[in-house]
Amino acid sequence: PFLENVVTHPDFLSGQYDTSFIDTKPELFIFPGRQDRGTKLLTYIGNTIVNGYPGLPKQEKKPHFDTPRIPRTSFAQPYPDGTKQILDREGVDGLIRWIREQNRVLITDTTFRDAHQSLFATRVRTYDLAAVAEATGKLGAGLFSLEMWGGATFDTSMRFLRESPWERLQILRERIPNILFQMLLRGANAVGYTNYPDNVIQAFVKASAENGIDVFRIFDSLNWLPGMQTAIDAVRESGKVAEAAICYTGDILDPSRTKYTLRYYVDLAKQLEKAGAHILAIKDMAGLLKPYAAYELVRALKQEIGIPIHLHTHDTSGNGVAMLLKAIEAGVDIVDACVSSMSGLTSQPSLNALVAALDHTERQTGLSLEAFNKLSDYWEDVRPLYQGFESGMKASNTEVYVHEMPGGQYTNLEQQAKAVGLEGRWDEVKQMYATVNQMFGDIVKVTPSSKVVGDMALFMVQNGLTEENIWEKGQRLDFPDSVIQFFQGYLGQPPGGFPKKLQELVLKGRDAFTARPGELLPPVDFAKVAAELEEKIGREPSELDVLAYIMYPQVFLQYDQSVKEYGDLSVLDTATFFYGLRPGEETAITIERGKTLIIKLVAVGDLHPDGRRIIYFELNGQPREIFIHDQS
Ligand code: 3PY
Ligand code: ZN
Repeated sequence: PFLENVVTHPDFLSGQYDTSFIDTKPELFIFPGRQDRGTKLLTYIGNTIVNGYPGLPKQEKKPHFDTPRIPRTSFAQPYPDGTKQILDREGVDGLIRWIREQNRVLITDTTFRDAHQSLFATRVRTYDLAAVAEATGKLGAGLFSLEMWGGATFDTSMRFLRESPWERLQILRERIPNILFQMLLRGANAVGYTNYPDNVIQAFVKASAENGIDVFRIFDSLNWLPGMQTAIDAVRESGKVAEAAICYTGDILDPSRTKYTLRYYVDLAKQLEKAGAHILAIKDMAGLLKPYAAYELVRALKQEIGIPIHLHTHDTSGNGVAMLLKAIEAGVDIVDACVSSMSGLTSQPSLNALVAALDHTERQTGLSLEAFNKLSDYWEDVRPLYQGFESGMKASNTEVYVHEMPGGQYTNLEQQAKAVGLEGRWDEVKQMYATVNQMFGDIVKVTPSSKVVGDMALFMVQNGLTEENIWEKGQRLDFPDSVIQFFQGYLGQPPGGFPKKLQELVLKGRDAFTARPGELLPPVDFAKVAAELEEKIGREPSELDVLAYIMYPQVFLQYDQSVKEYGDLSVLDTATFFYGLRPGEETAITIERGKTLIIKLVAVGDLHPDGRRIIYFELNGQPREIFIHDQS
């Protein structure tokens, strides 16, 4: 390539060169086309050193991080059999029978998904999950399941972490062969923010099941049953566990809140049982279910339905463990919690605290506190790596009973607010979120309906609009796309329907429909999409690529481009991924089994007049120089 660069250079072609031609033209050394993996990684690291990681403030100096303490488990010690073996051996019916026979309360550990979705905007990388996977499988063998996929992880892993969600699932499955894997599926929205055609939901469920998911928690963001049926059927078809959710909002003990009553939830639960749910989930996505309300709700459900009940909550108010204990007293079968160093605030209640609270009681968990304390030590060390994505929340806060924002949305919306210039106005956004909910007719708020409420709140705060302004000049306002689609019916129908006046203001004559969007959307022609994608990425896509592309076209293409430019970035340790290296620092990167690159940053060169810097590295002891554009 060097020679080619020389002979095609305009100065060379015109004969206007002298002996300084080569050493004054660094561009001759930039070779297009394939680069080796080492160069690609050096380019990523160099770029991070010079320009920082998007979304994190650029640091003068890379912060210091301790090496996380991975709990030691012996390679020779086999994985104890767990719930995965029960499902594989006895099928779904056998598993459900087994759940019924347990006196102890069963526990789902959400550390690998909802905990970090809620604490730091879903940024935990496969690297840090994989490092503790074997220990989790061995120390956590008594868990009911690990919630480790779905929700926002699918999107963020490609969008921000530049890694494949499918590979994450495969890697963890290989390293945790004994505990059921659980994912969060947004009904007809799969892992996206909009309804998809039925055949996309079916293909997505099938692929997820084949790649390792056992339990699918299915919900609809408006508690609209038709939005869940296709997913429930697809999960049953694939021989896996269909856990259908009632999303909890409001307060069943407050007589002034008449929309979401105990009766409402019990009726919905009965419909879900009839629709084919193997397990009922109570999905308390914002942490609004209070302890005594939980007791009433679980007690009523235990009387009225026959399937096991699985309770999910967020500890935002600080009432989390108390609430779980009341639900356990009322007979709930399974509850969600996460390791203590990742618990509390907008995340789940502490698994360790719950284990301790129940020890020596009738419903003790059978889990070892010592084991989970070791796992907690690991996450305590990992957490500072992600500090830049944490919210400013320092303690539990009962204002959640006012704004009702889901735990999984809190840090994400805060990041979104910053991105549109509303830094420092977070309190106003939260207040507006509550106002918008009432304007929308008091809806269930969970992805994606919660995103619509969030978009509308940001829109109003950004444009200085009050509720009165909307009623007065709504005719002349261009509402966000997500709000328009919501009022058209693309996310389904809320209980009680849409508020008519606002619907008219938003739609401005556009059509609204009450049919199931999945029925209206034409089925996707997978072969056609695969051909279109092949054209765009210049290689034959896998079935999993096609599904990711259908769900997130732009995000997938960007991810694919990143792989072309930088290679597989999931091999980098997280400190290097977010902060690069400091001069003199060395890191060992295993790019495949038995193949390690030793990368050392020697120095960062001065700024060239053309806006570039030379970054001086050593790669396996050999000097390497990389040119990086300084964007500052
Ligand atoms: C998600 O859909 O990502 C959620 O966590 C909803 O609670
Ligand atoms: Zn949640």
